[in-house]
Amino acid sequence: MKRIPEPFRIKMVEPIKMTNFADREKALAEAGYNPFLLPGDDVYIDLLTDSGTGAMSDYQWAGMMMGDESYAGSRNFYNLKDAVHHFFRYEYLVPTHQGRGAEQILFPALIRRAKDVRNADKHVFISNYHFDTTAAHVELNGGEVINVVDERAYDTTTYYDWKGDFDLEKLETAIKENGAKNITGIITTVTCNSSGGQPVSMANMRAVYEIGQKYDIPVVIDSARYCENAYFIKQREEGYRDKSITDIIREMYSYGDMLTMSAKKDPLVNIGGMCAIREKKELFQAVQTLCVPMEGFVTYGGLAGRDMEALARGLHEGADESFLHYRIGQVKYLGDRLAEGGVPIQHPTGGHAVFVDAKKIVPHIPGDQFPAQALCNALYLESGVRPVEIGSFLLGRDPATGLQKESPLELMRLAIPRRVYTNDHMDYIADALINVTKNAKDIKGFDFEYEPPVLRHFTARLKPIK
Ligand code: PM9
Repeated sequence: MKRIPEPFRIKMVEPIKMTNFADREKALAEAGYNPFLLPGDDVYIDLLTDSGTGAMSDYQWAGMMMGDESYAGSRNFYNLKDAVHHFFRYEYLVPTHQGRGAEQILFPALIRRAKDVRNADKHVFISNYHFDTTAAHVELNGGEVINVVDERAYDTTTYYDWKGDFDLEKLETAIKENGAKNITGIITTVTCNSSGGQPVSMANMRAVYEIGQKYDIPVVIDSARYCENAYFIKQREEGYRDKSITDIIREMYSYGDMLTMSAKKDPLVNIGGMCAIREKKELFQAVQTLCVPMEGFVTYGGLAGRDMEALARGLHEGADESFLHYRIGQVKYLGDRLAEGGVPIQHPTGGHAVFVDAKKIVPHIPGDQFPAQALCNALYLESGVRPVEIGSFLLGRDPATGLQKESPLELMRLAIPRRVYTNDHMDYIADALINVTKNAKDIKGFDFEYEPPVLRHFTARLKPIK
């Protein structure tokens, strides 16, 4: 197990508070046994998400002072446009407040285009795996989602380099079964968050794009963790070891027509996102038209000028190879410590998080009693560490039948914020979780006290099953 030293030194600190068991028991009950509803101050180490939780550099903070807050045509917009063009080679940019801001203006524009140009009867998006907000935006616009990730992703015990890959056969079958004209878009999610922060190989991205071209279907790259994906390609895929991260990113984006991005992840900002389009000018104009009422004027899209400057700089820092080496190394270190302590995790460890296989730890809790949520709560009680559930609780119900959908995996995600916690924090997390798994047979499941109709995991309240 290798600890990779941080490629930065610390010049400002934020105190965090260790609470005791009784405090945590009270806080969790008040939060309806849903860690999303815990106040941050009741958390010691926060692994709820790596989204918007990273530490910006001194160079990014200096950029914040260079904000041009002109309503239209801020100079920071042009700096951002240059950085986007540098990495992705896409011509058209619309900044947005975060990833879902991009989804809410791109998907309706794509659907409208499919209606007008392709005479589509329905609107299907196919992805390796739609993130939950991505699926929600497709469904809110009357579309349907299909996930066709490689089956090997569902077997957490077996090592496979590319557990984010599309199953290409399933992709083509889904296109033929639904009719090519009804496939509004293919969404390549890099890395594939839902399968465990697992990368998509360059070969797979290329093949997916070729299939898109064959059936005249646009390919959207969901780009929250594209730098981590590029790093994995450099490490694992033949022919890329001597290529720079920038060149790998450029090739990845040559296999897409447009991108949506939550910039709160790899580009190291606390808020921000974007939609960028390679060359389809009419689509860009349709997206701009939606941007004005939904996000803000087309050169700021819900961001302050200073936020765009921090993002322009973050795009460069996030793609720095020595940073990525440390970043992926830190997550792997936690994964290795857990595996060595007998905790079942998704193998290999992903880019942004360690995904723990809760089904194997609490097999006595059925899916509809949310085993991974129960494990999250147990870890919080033990240690003040806040993880998140990725399983039945997140998946929700089938809109047609109202029945709980069956989740192939019940995972507890330990998402690691960027440049925030040290390797000593990783040791604390590993020791706590190893302890929890020793008494796992006593962990009980949960039922709803309040269940919201969509994206329920964010605000639901639960009660323990006696
Ligand atoms: N992902 C995550 O924690 C943040 C929201 S849930 C706590 O993993 C992908 C692949 C994502 C993602 C957010 C979004 C939406 C799109 N695609 O959160 O709107 O992982 O910036 O991005 C979260 P925004």
